[in-house]
Amino acid sequence: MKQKKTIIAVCLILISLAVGVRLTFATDSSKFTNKEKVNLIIAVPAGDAVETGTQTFKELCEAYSDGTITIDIFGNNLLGDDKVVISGAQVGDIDIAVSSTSPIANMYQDFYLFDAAYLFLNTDEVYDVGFDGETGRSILAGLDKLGLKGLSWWENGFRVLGNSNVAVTSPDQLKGMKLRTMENKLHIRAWKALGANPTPMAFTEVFTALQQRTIDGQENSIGQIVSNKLHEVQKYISLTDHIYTPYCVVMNLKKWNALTKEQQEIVQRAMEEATEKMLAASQEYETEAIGIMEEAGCEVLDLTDYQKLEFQQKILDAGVYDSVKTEMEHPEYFDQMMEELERYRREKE
Ligand code: TK8
Repeated sequence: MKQKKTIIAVCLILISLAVGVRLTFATDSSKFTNKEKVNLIIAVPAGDAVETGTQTFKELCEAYSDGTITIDIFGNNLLGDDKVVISGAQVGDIDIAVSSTSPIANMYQDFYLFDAAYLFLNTDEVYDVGFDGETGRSILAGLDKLGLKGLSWWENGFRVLGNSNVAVTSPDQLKGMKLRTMENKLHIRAWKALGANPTPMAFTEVFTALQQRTIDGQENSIGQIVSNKLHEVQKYISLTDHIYTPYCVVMNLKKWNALTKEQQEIVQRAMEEATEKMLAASQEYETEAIGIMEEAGCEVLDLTDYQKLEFQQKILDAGVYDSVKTEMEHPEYFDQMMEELERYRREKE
């Protein structure tokens, strides 16, 4: 008899819990009162981590808004390269765009900060200082001058050097190498200083140029190399980690301002959770991607700190680091970021 009472008591507790949870959830979702439907087009590059972030963002927007905020995803640079999708977001043809900072730094000069070689030493610094620090937040907020709402920072990653000619471990081996760079004056200066022959090109043309050998190599994050199968058309991957490129996630400002406060909170909350998922997925994918490159027959060269220093010194000697500040609209952001990084590194000691 006693056992029967216990079972009934447990069932009653479980039922009340279930009802309680359903009611809470119902209360949560019924809190969303705005029933006006909003459909947002989002344009993103290729990449497993980008897909994870974008899909998470879509699902959470739709869940949190009772399906009244829907997201149409255009992946794999389908709607164009970085400059194209950012311009599309500015005029409102695209609602949300994800772009590397370098190709659009000429439109928004404070993005040149991220073209300072070896600015960040690891992803902890990028996430805790570069993205979450005061300077990173100010740069994202400043995008409103382009008619864009800066929603978040995502990860493209630390850039490495790929080529088909030689197993590069020193800048001395770059002499005359035809290297695709992003359309960014500081990248061009840096690779000239390293002895290469830089060829600026939109990302969407890189695979064909490598395949047809009109260029000898390119430099990109490991995630972008593997997601776009660039490793299949080049032989050597040197892990230089020479620059960390972020993705900026931006929304057409007029569309953002047209959302109700509740809808803005939903978009912001969904983006924050999607960002966490995206960054974690990117870290995981990078490890897996190195194995994929090696299995495809690439020779992956893990450079020593000394070898990386050789690249950094040549770029420093060429004054490229100093020119970052002269290109920025707010050069004080460069000093601020350096101070934040030094403070962060001292705290980590
Ligand atoms: C993808 C680009 C790419 C970037 C480049 O749209 O152009 O090399 O690293 O990720 O943003």
